[in-house]
Amino acid sequence: MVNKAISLIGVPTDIGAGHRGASMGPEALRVANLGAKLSKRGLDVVDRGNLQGPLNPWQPPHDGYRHLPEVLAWNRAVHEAIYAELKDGRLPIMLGGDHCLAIGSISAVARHCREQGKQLRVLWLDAHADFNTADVTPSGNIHGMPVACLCGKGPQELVEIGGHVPATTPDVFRQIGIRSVDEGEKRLVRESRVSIFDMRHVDEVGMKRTMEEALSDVDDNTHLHISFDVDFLDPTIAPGVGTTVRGGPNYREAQLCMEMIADTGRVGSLDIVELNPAFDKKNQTARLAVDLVESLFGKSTLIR
Ligand code: HAR
Ligand code: MN
Ligand code: MN
Ligand code: MN
Repeated sequence: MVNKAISLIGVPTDIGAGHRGASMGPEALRVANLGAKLSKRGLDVVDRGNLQGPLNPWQPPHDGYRHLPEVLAWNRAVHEAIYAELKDGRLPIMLGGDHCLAIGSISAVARHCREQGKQLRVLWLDAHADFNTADVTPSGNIHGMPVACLCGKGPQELVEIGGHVPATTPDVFRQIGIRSVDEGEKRLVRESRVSIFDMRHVDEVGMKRTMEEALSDVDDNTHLHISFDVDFLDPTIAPGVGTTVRGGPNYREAQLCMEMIADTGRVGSLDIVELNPAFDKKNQTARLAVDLVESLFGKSTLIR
């Protein structure tokens, strides 16, 4: 059974992104009633408010990274907050914010799992592999780098954020929905052998078999962390992100993905990232994200 004690933690920043506006993501999720909808599902939800961090200085890259000191400051705050919630026996939901914040959240989850002797699995729902490094990044934007950082490839301060180096290894990741990977990044994901269920795979075998494969080694001792980048979704249903890539999961495919994760009963933590209200229409992407998160916590369309 999923932990019923939920903590919502707002992380209002766009420090790692190439567009401004993901900093408004936490409030858009609150306006879309995330807390109340989860409470209605019988969960005990507490909103911790927002973490604090530096403003976006909007600078060009320096040595291959944009805003590294600011990214570090935000991620330190995220790491401490998420680690404290897990230690307290609660299930943290990070309301992002751009995807660089997964460095802080997943390093904290990994630290917790090491201490508890749990098997960690990260389901990375995204259009992007987020495995760039300073040498290969086309942009310097650190939201394109969190998976590499978590696997020990990145600037020392970020790689060491949770003490243990590397925070995780490539084998804990299952990436789903991937359809935009840069050239140099492609070489890195192949070398590191991250398990990628790209959109070609979803097209060929369907979402059902994709999720069966991605979840195949989840057992009673598994902590599932879901890193839900909203650009995972097809832009026709989710325009409210800065980096849309066409050809993503449609509404039913996304629901089935969430429902099958819910069925494991092993969800232990969640990031909701890259929601950008500056690109959205009438908060529809935030409302869709909330609808899908309800499914992740057991709201099912199943009748039989
Ligand atoms: N791969 C590109 C880069 O590194 C774009 C990354 C966009 N990332 C996100 N998160 N939106 O997945 O610059
Ligand atoms: Mn991402
Ligand atoms: Mn993405
Ligand atoms: Mn549902």
